[in-house]
Amino acid sequence: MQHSVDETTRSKRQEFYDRLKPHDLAPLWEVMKGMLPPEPSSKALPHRWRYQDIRPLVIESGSLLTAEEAERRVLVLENPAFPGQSRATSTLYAGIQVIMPGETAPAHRHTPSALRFMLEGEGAYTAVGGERTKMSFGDFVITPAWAYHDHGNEGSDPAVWLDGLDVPMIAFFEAVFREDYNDDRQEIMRPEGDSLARFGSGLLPLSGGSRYGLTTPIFNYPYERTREALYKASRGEAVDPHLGTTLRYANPMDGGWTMPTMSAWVTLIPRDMETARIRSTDGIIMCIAEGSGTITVGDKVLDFSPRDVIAVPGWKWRSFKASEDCVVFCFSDRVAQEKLGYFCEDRARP
Ligand code: 1HN
Repeated sequence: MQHSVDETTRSKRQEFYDRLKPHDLAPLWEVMKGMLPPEPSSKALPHRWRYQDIRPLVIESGSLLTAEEAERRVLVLENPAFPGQSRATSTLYAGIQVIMPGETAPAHRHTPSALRFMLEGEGAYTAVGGERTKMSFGDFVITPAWAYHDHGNEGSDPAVWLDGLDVPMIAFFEAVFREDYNDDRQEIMRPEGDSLARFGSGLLPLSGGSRYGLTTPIFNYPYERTREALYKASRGEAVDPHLGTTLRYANPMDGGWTMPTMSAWVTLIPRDMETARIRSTDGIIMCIAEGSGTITVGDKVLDFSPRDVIAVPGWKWRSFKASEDCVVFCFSDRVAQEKLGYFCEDRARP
């Protein structure tokens, strides 16, 4: 309801507000509407980073300093709405990391969780929980909160991947801690593939939970399996008009999302499909694994090619137009919103 007030009333109220200030008090009624908008309006902007632009620069950074020196040699994907804040969306960090042949990135751990989506190069590995995993194109790799991790590249080409972290979210809670390991590389205690065999074969150990608390014990979801599952699933059922064929990465311990703060999934949109508009409260970062086309986010139309990264702010309508079969890796803060009890999505009539 609109109330109009005369000048005398206004100045009387202002005088009262001024007397509140020294007591560190403020009137809610002056700010309440701004605090509770009728619907979310993300401050983040829809944005696309072209891999074609990033690649030469991230490779060039490889000649400026070593991975060791940098600790992590990464070009941060800054949402243009948040310069200098290391945020790709309001709650998530993203960056493109490069490890040159023979280099290592030293072991450390932190309270933020991390995920990787592998973009190029063979022969790079990451180690988590005393186990190494080789990272190949399209692999979805997880670093649980507070788990030591180090990376290396034993191949002959630069290894490049997309990093996603929940740093802005953990920083909002003012709970970011970090610690270095007492050596550059962590001790390897398990053979490669142990986690995937033990937890990712449709089998589970008879007793015990995840090795990483709320995070999935599988720390590499290989692209080969993901891609095959997507294509097979796309033939078995009608394609969803809003989502194409979408499968989410699951924690085998409980069937839930793979991490407690970041949801991850993959979408296959067949050639020539135009998806119906959908919007959801999570802010999403997408990385094109295969294919090209356009995505409309709010009133922005962004064309994309393989390895491009796209930021989709919360509650903006989005839809795809695929010129070829497109495989899109996505991650968002959805799981955190679900746990807080308010996540929602809205589908426009196809
Ligand atoms: C981090 O630990 C990695 O381990 C990458 O590869 C990017 C960005 C912010 C904070 C920690 C990594 C990061 C990061």
